[in-house]
Amino acid sequence: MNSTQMLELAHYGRQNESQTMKKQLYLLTLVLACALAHSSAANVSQPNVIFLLADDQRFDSLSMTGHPVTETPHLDRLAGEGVFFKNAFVTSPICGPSRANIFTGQWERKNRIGFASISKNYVSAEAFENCFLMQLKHAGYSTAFIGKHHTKIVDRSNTPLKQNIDFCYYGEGHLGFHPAEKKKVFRNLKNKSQTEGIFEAFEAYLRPGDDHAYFYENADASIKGQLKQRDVTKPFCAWINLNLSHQSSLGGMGSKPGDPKFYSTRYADRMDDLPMPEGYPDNLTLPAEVITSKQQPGYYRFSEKSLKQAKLSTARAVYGIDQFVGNLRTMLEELKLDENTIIVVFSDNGLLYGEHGLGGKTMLYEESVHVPLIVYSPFLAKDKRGVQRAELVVGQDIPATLLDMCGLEVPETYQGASMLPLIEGGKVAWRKDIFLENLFTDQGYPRQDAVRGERFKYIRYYSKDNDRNQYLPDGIEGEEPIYEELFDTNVDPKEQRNLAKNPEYASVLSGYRTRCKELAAEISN
Ligand SMILES: [Ca+2]
Repeated sequence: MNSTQMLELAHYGRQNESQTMKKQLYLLTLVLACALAHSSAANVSQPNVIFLLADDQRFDSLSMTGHPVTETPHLDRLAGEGVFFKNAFVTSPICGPSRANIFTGQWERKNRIGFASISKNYVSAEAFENCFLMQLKHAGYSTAFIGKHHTKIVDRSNTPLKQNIDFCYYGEGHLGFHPAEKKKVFRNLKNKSQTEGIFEAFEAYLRPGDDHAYFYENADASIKGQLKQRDVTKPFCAWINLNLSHQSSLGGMGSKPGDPKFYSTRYADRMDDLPMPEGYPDNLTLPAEVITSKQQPGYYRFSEKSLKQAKLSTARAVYGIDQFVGNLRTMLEELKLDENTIIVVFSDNGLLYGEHGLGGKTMLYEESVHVPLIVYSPFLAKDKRGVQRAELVVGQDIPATLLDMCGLEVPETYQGASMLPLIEGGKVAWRKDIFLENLFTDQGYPRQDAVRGERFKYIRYYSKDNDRNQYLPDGIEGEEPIYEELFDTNVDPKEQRNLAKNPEYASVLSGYRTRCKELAAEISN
């Protein structure tokens, strides 16, 4: 083992001594800051946590990441006052598996949860007990889980989630733009549009007093027992899951009189400014044995007109998410919670909008795996704010980071690492590449795995001949990929020039083949 590997091992494993000392100092600062800011609320000495998870929201969906139409002043401000990770990835780019990876802190190859309808595998009792919500609950937190839920917890009814989380208000699968029309549990909401309804539910949990008594009184009988308002003597942790900007929630957008007007009017005059992929629709870059345009689900086979419309609706949805963040920060200020509440914003995956001749996610191209990640902490020194970090980080790092920021131990079952040293601006040994995978075999997409390095990306594709609707986390014994790609993401960020057959890159390719096998084995154990 060389020194770099040893450093990485130290980083991936338990914290070393200097990190522990730094953590103790951080905690001392944090406790002092809380005591000063909230001397009247003596019991609240730990930071509150809000984890906002968007759905299918791409990296380039924000103003700050270059979207030419969508305005995101509140998200941009949050990033400007916090830390923005510009190389954040999801390693299983599809809703259920990506969320399962956050619940477990593990890669899919390890937790084997997959897309539950195909794999039939659920988050285990141990993994749920170790998830950040439960770890914080055991540390005395009030906990909330709100919005979309897309992976099963222990059993078909998610029993431990309902029994343990103080405010458990969710719908399984897709919620639609108007959730009350799809799920009876949302019928107590006054706001019929999804993002605003989820905000209303969070406010009912967070804001003390009787203003939201109707919410609890009118709650569906099946969930009345799982809705406890925040105990103001405790710190809180809320995991808020939006089902936007997912395509399944765009239908009916802005069609009800109560929907905010921007959902039906904003950017209507900007259609020509919405970016279209180069060469679309004749821009498929993969051979037919890997995938064809026709093999994708119909709703991701965009015509030029439907693609523009989807992009317009997405821009409005992201604007709505931005409004959510603005309203959230105003509410925290009103409740005097702004100076001790950490806010993390992430997306469960991106989406292909016609790039590579494809739509949807599950592909391991950047549009699908690269997502925005904002970590805002009021405890961070002013000179550490507004920083953009370039390290390769993943969704599995978020639970470890949240626990570390709250001064709790990171469970040994986690494979992700705490990003706190990066957030604090330290120079730490960090991973140089990440393992990506798609094991979802429904909807015509191929199994793939990949290594994303700091410069190159290697993707290998497997045959669909024998895998339809089977869950094969180990692959078929002796299986070789049927196609490979190698991209230099520095000069070819849109992954258009496959270097796998270019003899000049033979040694790079060979190195990545080996590394992909190494990482697959390492992550499985
Ligand atoms: Ca998703």
